[in-house]
Formats: sequence, C-alpha cells, structure tokens
Amino acid sequence: MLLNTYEPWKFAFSAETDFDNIEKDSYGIIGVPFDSTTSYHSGSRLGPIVVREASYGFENYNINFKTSLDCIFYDFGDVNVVPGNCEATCNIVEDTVNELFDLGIKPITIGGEHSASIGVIKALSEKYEKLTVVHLDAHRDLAFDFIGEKYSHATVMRRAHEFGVDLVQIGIRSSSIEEEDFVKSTYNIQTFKNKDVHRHMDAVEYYLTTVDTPIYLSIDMDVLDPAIAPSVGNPTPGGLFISEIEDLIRSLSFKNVVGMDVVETATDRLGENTAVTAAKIIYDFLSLI
Ligand SMILES: [Mn+2]
Repeated sequence: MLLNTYEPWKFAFSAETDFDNIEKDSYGIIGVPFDSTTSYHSGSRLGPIVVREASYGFENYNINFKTSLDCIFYDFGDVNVVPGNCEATCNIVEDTVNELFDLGIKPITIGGEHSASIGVIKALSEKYEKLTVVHLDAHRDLAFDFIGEKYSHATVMRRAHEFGVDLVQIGIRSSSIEEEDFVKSTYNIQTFKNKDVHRHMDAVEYYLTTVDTPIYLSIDMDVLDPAIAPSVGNPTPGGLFISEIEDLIRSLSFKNVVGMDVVETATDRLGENTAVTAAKIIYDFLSLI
C-alpha cells in the first residue's frame, strides 16, 4: 500500500526535530496561536495552522529567485499561549526564543496577533548589542497603550522601541497623531510609507543595504493590499503587492537576519489567500538562505 500524505502541523520542507543533533545557526519555526487583544477581525489564533497547511503548495525550486529551498530549518510547533493574557503569553514566547537561541536557532514566528513579536524582540534585543527591527505593516503599532493595555497588537513597536532597537517601518498608511508626534520626537525610527514603496523602491532597498546591525524582520500581513491578503486583523486599503514584498525579502536576504515573524493571518479556511501568501513569504525567505 502506498500512502501519500503530508504533515500539516509542520511547515513544508522542515527537517526532523532531533534535539540532540540540531544544526547550529539554523532557522526554527514556532507558532503563536493567540489573538486575545484583536480589536477588529479576530481569528489569527488559527494563523499558525492555516499558514503551515498552505506551505505544501510550493515547489522546492523557487523560480522567482532561481534558488532551491535546501537550507536546514525546523518547525518546533506552537507555544503554549494563555488565552486572554497577552503579557503572560509574551513572556512564554520570550522564554521560548531564549531556549531556541541557546540551541543556536533563529526564530521564525507565525502569528497569531502582532503582540507575538513583543516577546521575540525582547529576547533578541538582549542578545545583540544593536538590533534593527524592519517592520512591514500598514500601521505603526507605536501606541504607548491601547485602551489602557500596554501589551496589545497596537503597541508592539512601542514596546520594541523601549527595548532599545532601531526601527524601519515600511508600508505605513495608517497612524494616529500621537504616533506621528512620537516618531518626530525620536531619532531612530525611519519611515517608508506605502507610496514610497510603490514609487521609490530603489530608495527603500538602498536604505536597507546601509543597515549594519543584525536585523529582525516583522511582517504584519496587513502590509499587503487587502485585495491580496484580506483576512487580517485590521485590513487597510492601499497596500503592497507581492512583487514588492519579494524585492524587500531579497534585499534583506543579503543581511544578517536573526529572526523574523509573519503575523495577523486571521482565517479558519484552508487555502485562503492570506494564508497562502503568508506561507509564500516564509517560503521565499527560506529559499534565499
Ligand atoms: Mn497592522
């Protein structure tokens, strides 16, 4: 009998997780199935499973980049989140990333709401003397608190900034006046709005080549246009196209990317465009390693 099946709880092409023989300096996927602070379209707690499932739609050969996905990477499964408690969940994610770091593993986090990034960035900001967070998002996520909550999908990059990282925000097209004032009051937040990407991609790519610190890449799926990725927590018209994301990923692949996340995929439907696109972004990144 020939059984032809796949393992939808693991990202396609991932290696067997033999903890005694982990390849150092590899990437490792973790899922954070958490969406308790979501304010609009809920469902990103299901992101990790639908994104993994969608990963089986791609070829080993990546024709866009003329590369094959042949790097060793792992899928460690989902962390145990605490539904309803964002701070506790962030702490668990932080502990997980610290453990992975001790194994020599660079995290690739599948969300879940964007708050998943807080724990990851906190852990990594303590490992590296300087860290630049390249943040692809429709929103700045720089609110000091969101309706009184300091740990929220809307405050992620404010917390990250407090950890001492530099920020490069790309694709921005929604922000509060308070967030704009905050950006003006700081020296280390670089902004490329959606139209800067559409019209001056060469300038964005050039800027990225000048970043000389380790980079953490955080991708909120709402950076894409809602026509491409509709199932996100806060869909915002006027977003980026697939080819623009490909160009940014390729530029970043030449840099020292010490971790990344792809968050806010909020759908319960297998094969939904947002899930497929999120899987493609991770697949593209791994193809370029
Ligand atoms: Mn966003």
